[in-house]
Amino acid sequence: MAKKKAIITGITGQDGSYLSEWLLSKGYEVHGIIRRASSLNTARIDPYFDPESKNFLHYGDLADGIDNLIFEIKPDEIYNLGAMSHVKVSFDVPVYTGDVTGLGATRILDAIRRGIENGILDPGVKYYQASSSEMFGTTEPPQSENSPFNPVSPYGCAKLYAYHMTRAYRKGYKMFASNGILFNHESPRRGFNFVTKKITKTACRIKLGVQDSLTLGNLSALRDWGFSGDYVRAIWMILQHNEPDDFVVSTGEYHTVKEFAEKVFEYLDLDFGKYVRYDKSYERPNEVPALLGDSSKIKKVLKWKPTVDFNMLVKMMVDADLEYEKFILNSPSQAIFFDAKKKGGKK
Ligand code: NAP
Ligand code: G4F
Repeated sequence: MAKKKAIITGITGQDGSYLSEWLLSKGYEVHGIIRRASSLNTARIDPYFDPESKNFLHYGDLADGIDNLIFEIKPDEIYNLGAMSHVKVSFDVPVYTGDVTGLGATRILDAIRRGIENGILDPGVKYYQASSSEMFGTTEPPQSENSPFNPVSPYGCAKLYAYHMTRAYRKGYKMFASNGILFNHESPRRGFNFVTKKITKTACRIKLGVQDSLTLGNLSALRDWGFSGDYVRAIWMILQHNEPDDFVVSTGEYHTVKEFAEKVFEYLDLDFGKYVRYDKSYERPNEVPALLGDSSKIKKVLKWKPTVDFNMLVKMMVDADLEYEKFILNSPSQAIFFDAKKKGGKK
């Protein structure tokens, strides 16, 4: 039987790397869209795409559209994970966020529509949209598929537009187009400027004596944090379902940013109060106070459930960061780079 083909946008990101790993383990031919960058941006996927398989990575950008790649590859499944994904940054680049995170989805959906109509693509091609709990914004928790959306950030608004376009194309053109409404999910591969990773990495550096404090913004925000590895399994299951649909993916447990940080410092045997500082510059113009997902539907319909709880997630991230930071300290060539960074001041 021919291998199933998948295209992943955002393959260089946290979820893109876990999803690549998962799909390759299932025997898929995985194609990824990468952006040209002045420094290499493929570190998360290098273990899965060695130089021999470089022909499966293609330059592209959601602002430009990836129509030609879709028509050439003729995928069975398209996972649209690419996005300007940082909520606070979206207030700095609202138009760009709308273009990439919002319109980027429409560019793909419409390429699929044209591809099917012109006989280039199989009508059964499946599309996954990486929708976000940020779309709920100020809606009271818990939030489910039936809760109202009240986004308060340019990112949340762009994601909500993409969510509705996915549903509109599903209804209007009978396309297999599904939304996963994922609540926050983290891992050792999480980008540094998200709060969990910033806390675990900085706390490890404090433990090793190479940094003296951790500066954060709003400590009282509540988030439902899961593990990216569990969530990409849900993403794949959503596209294997016998019909297109929308599903909330979450753990059903929430904690404040402060609780996450306290847990990390406690695990490292450090005094939280001694090292953590507040800086208003990390606050957003609008805050999303509380996200707590009700994922009863995906548990019932697809039999998905998370395997990693809050304590396991904290431990997994701290263990990985401690190992990495020790490696940097003990590796002579990296140490030169590390010293230069230290002299360069704070991050
Ligand atoms: P991430 O680590 O920030 O990865 C984002 C990916 O999008 C990166 O590969 C990035 O490429 C790519 N990208 C950015 N701008 C692009 C553009 N103009 N054209 C093409 N690709 C572009 O995000 P993630 O945590 O893996 O999340 C995956 C998706 O799920 C995103 O759409 C995110 O908004 C959504 N989501 C995430 C969460 C979460 O908690 N993680 C929750 C709900 C929804 P570079 O590597 O070159 O920057
Ligand atoms: O880690 P965060 O930046 O995640 P946020 O804003 O919830 O967004 C993430 O989850 C969304 C799902 O709901 C995704 F769609 C999105 O792509 C992204 O993955 O911030 C979490 C909380 C916020 O309330 C923020 O105000 O932490 C608070 N916070 C406090 N100090 C901070 C900091 N956030 C960051 N990034 N950095 C801080 O220093």
